[in-house]
Amino acid sequence: MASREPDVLLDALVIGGGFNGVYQLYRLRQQGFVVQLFEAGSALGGVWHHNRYPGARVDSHVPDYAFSLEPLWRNWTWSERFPGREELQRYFAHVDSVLNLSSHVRFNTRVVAATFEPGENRWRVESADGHTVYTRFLIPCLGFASRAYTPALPGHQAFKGRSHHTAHWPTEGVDFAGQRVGVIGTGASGVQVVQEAAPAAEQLVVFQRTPVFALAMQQQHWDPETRQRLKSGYADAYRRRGESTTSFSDVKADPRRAVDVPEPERSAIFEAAWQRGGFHFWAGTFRDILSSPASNRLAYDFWRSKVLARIQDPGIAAKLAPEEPPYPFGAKRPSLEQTYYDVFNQPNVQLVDLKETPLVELNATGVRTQTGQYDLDVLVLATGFDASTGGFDAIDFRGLGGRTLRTAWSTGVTTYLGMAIPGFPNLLMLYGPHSPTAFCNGPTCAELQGEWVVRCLEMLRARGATRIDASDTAAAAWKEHMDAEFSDSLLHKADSWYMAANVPGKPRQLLFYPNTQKYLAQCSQCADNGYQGFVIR
Ligand code: N01
Repeated sequence: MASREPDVLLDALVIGGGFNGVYQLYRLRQQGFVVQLFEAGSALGGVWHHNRYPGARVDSHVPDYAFSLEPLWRNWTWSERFPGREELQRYFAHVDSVLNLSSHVRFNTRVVAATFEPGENRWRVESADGHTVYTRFLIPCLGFASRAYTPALPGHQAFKGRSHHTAHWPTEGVDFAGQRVGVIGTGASGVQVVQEAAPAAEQLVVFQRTPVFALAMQQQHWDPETRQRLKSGYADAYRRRGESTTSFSDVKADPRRAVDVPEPERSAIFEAAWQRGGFHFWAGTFRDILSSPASNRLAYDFWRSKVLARIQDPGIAAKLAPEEPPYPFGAKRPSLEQTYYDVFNQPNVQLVDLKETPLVELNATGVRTQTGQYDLDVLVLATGFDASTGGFDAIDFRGLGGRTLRTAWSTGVTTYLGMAIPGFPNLLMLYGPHSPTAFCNGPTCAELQGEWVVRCLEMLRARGATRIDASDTAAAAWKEHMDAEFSDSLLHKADSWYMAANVPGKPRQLLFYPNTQKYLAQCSQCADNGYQGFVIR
């Protein structure tokens, strides 16, 4: 039933119960603000609550992928270096219980509209169930993957089998055993589903448009003794994490250019990063991997040699790891894998190169490409997300003069510091566009960027201010700064979700700020200079 709380004015309403939202709720409440969190799902966890496809597992290692708060890790141990979704859900339940968060969370509450009321300097926020709340400050913590992207596939409706996007997986699950399974998409989600489907399915057809450059996860399973022992290093790891340019405590690149480092030292550095696993080979080899084409090519060739050694069929190997890289190494997010390249040696697994034989249509029995028909029982759409801005588009944000955010961002994102938006006062977003987000380990950003917002609200309270506006000039300067700072980045050379280039029609732009420490320095400088670029009243 519709409900309204006209007399209650929250200090802050947080939207979204992932790492960022949880941290805001905890810290703002701790600082004495009246704060509530609206979460569309029935539990905290963000993507770990919503993404339930088989094999869902984090690509960032623990303890980095967790909060640094000692009361949270004191009585918690991780069973694996890269935990799966169930363990992460249990972690969020633990966080909820230790910090006593649920009492300030309204679950199953999908925010659909938020309108700024300039007369009152407050936001009116409405949810899908007709609930309305008023808040002085609005803090969207929508994550970058809250809106799935499903491409328009001709004939999709005609398909008589089961078809599921990885982000809308049925709660009861899907049994792949004995099924003919097709997977469209080979990003992180596709890689993980393929690893699960290959051993179970009667047949698995992987439809690849662009090869992923997947890295060795180097998973570790820890016995109870090891789990406890590892905790002795946590406090130090969290301290280093906070100062790290990569946002990970132990991922650090050699300051030299890869091309300047003689063999065999260079290969030894690549090999060491490979053996350490995870993102070490992406961000922890040489500092110029994502800016120098020559150094980038060296990393690619090393990666390729590792992959070729795993695949028996040279034709399949050429598609998964082509001689010429189709895009610079690391310019698309390199997923982590455990058995991905091995499964293509199985007789029940087939790779279809959609560049060579484009998809023509889906029909009643399966997928037809230009050269063949693939009959399927289950089609998995691992086609990704309308990253970052998609979550904002899903809510009807209206700022000054009734201007919608969809209009304001129709030709590209405009923000100041990736947290504020000119024309949308009292709105401070976290882990959104124009901030490090996709290049920052989620919990690291939740704490470091999150503290900036906490400090800002404390400053406003101390001044008795009720409104903060980012100026147009400051937002234009922020865009210029990002363009200038990262103009030579190889990120521009891939059609990735980092570049907003995975969704047809989305304005191409670098969506995220690829340097966490440089970003934080800019934010601190703004605050230290009296919140330069903001108008406060
Ligand atoms: O999505 P993606 P994702 N026809 O965008 C293909 C995080 N995440 O869900 O490259 C055919 O990476 C598309 O092909 P192409 C993580 O940050 C983390 O896998 O555009 N194919 C691509 O192969 C990750 O980076 C974890 O040519 C089509 C795939 O679909 C981010 O989320 C787990 C197509 C989409 O890949 C997104 O990952 C899961 C079409 N019309 C997700 N349209 C972990 O922590 C798209 N594709 C491990």
